[in-house]
Amino acid sequence: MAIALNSGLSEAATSNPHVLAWIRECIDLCQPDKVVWCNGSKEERQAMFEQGCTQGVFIRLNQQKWPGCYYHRSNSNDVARTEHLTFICTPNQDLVGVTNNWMNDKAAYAKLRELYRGSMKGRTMYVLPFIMGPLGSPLAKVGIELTDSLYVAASMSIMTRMGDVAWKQLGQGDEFTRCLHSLGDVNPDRRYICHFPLDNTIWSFGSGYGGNALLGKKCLALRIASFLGRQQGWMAEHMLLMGVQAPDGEKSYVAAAFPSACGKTNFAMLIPPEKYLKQGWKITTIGDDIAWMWADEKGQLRAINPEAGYFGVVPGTNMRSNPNAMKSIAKDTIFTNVALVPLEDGTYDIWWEDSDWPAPAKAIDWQGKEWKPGSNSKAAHPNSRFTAPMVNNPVLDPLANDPAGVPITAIIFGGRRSKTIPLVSQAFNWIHGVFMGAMLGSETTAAATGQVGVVRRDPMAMLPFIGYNIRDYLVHWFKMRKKMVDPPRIFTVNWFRKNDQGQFMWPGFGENMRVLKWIIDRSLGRAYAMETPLGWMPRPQDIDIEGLGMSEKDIAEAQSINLDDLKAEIMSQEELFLKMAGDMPKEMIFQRELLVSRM
Ligand code: OXD
Ligand code: MN
Repeated sequence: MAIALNSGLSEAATSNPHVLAWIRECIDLCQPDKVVWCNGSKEERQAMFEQGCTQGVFIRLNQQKWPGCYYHRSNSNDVARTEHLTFICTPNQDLVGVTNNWMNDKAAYAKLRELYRGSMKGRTMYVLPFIMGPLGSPLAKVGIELTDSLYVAASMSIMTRMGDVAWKQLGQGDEFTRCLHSLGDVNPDRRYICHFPLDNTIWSFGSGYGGNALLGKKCLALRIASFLGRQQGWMAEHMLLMGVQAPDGEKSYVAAAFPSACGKTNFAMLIPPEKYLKQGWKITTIGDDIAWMWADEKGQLRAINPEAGYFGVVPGTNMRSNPNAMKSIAKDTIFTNVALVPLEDGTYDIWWEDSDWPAPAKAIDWQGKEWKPGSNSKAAHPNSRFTAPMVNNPVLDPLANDPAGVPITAIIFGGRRSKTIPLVSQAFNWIHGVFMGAMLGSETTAAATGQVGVVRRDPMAMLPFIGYNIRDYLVHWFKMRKKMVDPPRIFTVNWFRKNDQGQFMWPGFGENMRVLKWIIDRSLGRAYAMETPLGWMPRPQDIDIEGLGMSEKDIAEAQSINLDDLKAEIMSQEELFLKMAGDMPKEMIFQRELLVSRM
């Protein structure tokens, strides 16, 4: 951590003229008291925590129980992504389409410049050079974030590959994402998350929440990257990446898209049921949130995880739901907006709803207020988060850092749907699979501000993350088919279907392995399926139920298609068709017609 007091550039860690000119401009605009050039080392992060503890940004947790762990509380008006304040800024609206908020780029720059002016007075500007993607990967991208938040600086050093590696990859070039972030006065009326894809630039103002402020994640690795991917012929997707190793050593890799807070991290770290473990099955994690995918010279789809850490939802994480996540967060982790539990020795423990521990007699809730069991509120915010380095994950895949990525065998789309959508179905082909993904719907959760529990269409789980026109995004998916010789098979799953009594029809968690096995076997041409209006589906006897406590009849119910419900579903899909009107790609219209005629 090099500190520069005067010009801000005297301690610069690079001589790259493009970087220096841009930082000069940002310093002149934001007027920080101090500029700190960060190198991403462990010692530096430790120093940030120490400093944060004296400034009240962090609270050190009891180090016996939580070694290397710190607590942060964000502003109570700033605890989730704010999609209505997120903009794609371009000269004309057609570039961003009907699913994004648009601002004219010049107007956006002008508006935000006034907000940034002097916003870092009395504060420190941290210069964070980072790489998204394994070093040396053909897709790895350099970003530089300038921020006045110590929390963001420490979190980015967990979530990305930060430091000299970025300066080295960048050299004297101009190919980096310019990320400017200021907390401002954390006022929702002055909060803007603006993306300028044509300038490879992100300006985020007025929020310290991860998805709005850790600019390498949703802003760069999804919105800007999806735009670059379309230009350059690859894909940036809201997908986890996992390895599935069979007892004979055969290894397959799967990419899966789920809307926010649908159990993506749990699925990416799944522990197979006892029987499978005994047989030698193993699941490994490449990533839990984002995948960048390209077709290699042989026409094989390959993927990397651009991130180096996990920013996961805490409530509901426990040794039953996700032991590997519990191990990942056992050390060197930042906890945001969970409950703090004061201990007798003056140190702090933490607690959250649906954890492994009984509720404490007394705690301080996510808003800093006193909390007791029976209090009429949550102790931890439902979207409270952990920020943990991926190296902590006991089942991290050995290829997680491989620049060549991993070959993808299957792509899974899943949503949280209490009705209508069966447990698993397979698309007839790539084009049908794209239609399936585009029609993905899910009941909303706490990861984004807004009403919870209503079905919203979330194409490829990318609705809030497509950095350009959804029409062109869908066409890009169709076009990717031409680059592949044997494309991954595409599936839809629904772990969340409920029966008439309101009970889940499928146990989920580790038992999802049974569905995953059918998916892999289907993809490799060795499992049976029957044709249905929705796609290929396993017969009940094709899903392994040994030791599950469910009958074939239960599976048949979880798989059942009710034609009336399906009709209602198709009517509700109409919403996206109408919204896109003349912009809907013809492949989508044909697929819809085919679905109707199959019924
Ligand atoms: C996330 C999200 O934080 O999707 O990953 O909201
Ligand atoms: Mn996500």
